[in-house]
Amino acid sequence: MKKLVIVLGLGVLISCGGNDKKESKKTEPAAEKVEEVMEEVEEVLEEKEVVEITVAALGESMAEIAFEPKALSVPANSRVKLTFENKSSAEGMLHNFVLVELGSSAEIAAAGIKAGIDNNFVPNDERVFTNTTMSKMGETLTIEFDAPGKGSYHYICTYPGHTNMIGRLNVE
Ligand SMILES: [Cu+2]
Repeated sequence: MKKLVIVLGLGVLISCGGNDKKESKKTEPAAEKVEEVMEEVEEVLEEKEVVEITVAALGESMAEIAFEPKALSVPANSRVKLTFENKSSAEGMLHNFVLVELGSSAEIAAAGIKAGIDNNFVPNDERVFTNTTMSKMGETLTIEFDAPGKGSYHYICTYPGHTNMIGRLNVE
């Protein structure tokens, strides 16, 4: 009878130990995996080529307003640093830079008017890839974004009535 109790006791000890081992086996590789993934993410971020582009908004009247340049190219998988200069010297000439799906500019601009000035006239729309806030006369803004996939995109100003401010960004 005594023997049986001892054997049962050992059995409990062994199974407890077994459980502990299982748990530590589960958590350690998970933590290692997270670390590995984090390192990979950091590497990818570091490897990204940083490309600097400058876009100016020109024009003193509604007839003159335009982006300069009207076409730009950046490499695929690059990190883009945009310097956006509002070079208008007319008070109240507000401009933004909104990167959108090719051909969606009219719809985005119309939706932007509904979104209103509090949202920089930028609608919450999946066809908008990135945007600056509304810049004032003489103001320079900078933003950074990851270049979207290879292809062509439009950049537009969504200030009401500025529909002739349009340019094309090619991701090559
Ligand atoms: Cu504008």
